[in-house]
Amino acid sequence: MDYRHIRRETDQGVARLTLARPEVLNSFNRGMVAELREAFTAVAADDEVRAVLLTGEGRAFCAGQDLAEAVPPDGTPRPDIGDIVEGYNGLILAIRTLEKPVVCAVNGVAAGAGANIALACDIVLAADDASFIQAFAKIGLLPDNGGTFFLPRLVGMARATSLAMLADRLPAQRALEWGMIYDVVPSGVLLDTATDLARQLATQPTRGLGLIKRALNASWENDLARQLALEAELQREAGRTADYLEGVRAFQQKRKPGFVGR
Ligand code: LHQ
Repeated sequence: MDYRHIRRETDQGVARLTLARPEVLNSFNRGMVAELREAFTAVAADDEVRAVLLTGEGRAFCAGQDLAEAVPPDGTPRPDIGDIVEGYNGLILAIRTLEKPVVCAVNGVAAGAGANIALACDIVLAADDASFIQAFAKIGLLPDNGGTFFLPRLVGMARATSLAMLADRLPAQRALEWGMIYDVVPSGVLLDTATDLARQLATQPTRGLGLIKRALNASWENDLARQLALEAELQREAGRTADYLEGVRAFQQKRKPGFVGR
């Protein structure tokens, strides 16, 4: 597929997906949502890809929904807001069900849908000058893109409620202290750090990492007994991979493992 609003490059097992509408702070129009969904579907099917890196071009990660598309300033009819949100829903599910690690490099402000797409990723690194804004309440909306699901689970109900209702800017360092993201790095080294991390993940037992993600996804809904049963089932699956044998043999032979992702 030819992309207009994002870029997709694959190198050393990592698919880098870049939001590329910097003139509007990478805000999402429907074309960009569709392209990003397609890109996640494509990387799921591509055995060469063993990790994904999501980032934004320019000074922002993403300013959320393109508000000029949501409410056209020239008075042309507004698109159905439910249809817009359903487009995002497919994207969030594509990220959460992709059984490969997704690293997000938040290179600047992440607002509205942009903040919650970042939180849907597996490992979130942010630049020290980045920030997160649950901007929705400022325009009479509620957090979407899974915000009402991820936020209370990541930071607890008190902070989730305050972030959603006050729509304040949360600096990256505070997001780190609150357990919302994995790490903060100087902005000048963000992309290199995130690329190194994604490349490292791309050399790891990809099936096993995918099963970790499936188990963690399920843990949000399961009670302990069901989660234990799921762990046993998935461990059987992990135990059948070539990478399991390779990992144990490499340990026994005191050498570095060479994982093949199967
Ligand atoms: C933008 C945007 C933007 C268009 C900056 N759209 N142009 C779902 C369903 C349907 C409807 C609605 O939404 C949703 C989900 C959502 O995501 S709701 C939340 C939508 N996002 C926002 O409310 C954030 C709006 N943006 C901002 O508050 C600020 O731009 C932030 C705080 C992100 C950055 O502020 P600054 O660094 O001061 O930049 P800026 O405001 O000057 O923006 C730079 C340019 O980007 C500017 O264009 P211009 O032509 O004046 O240079 C903005 O108009 C444009 N831009 N966000 N979401």
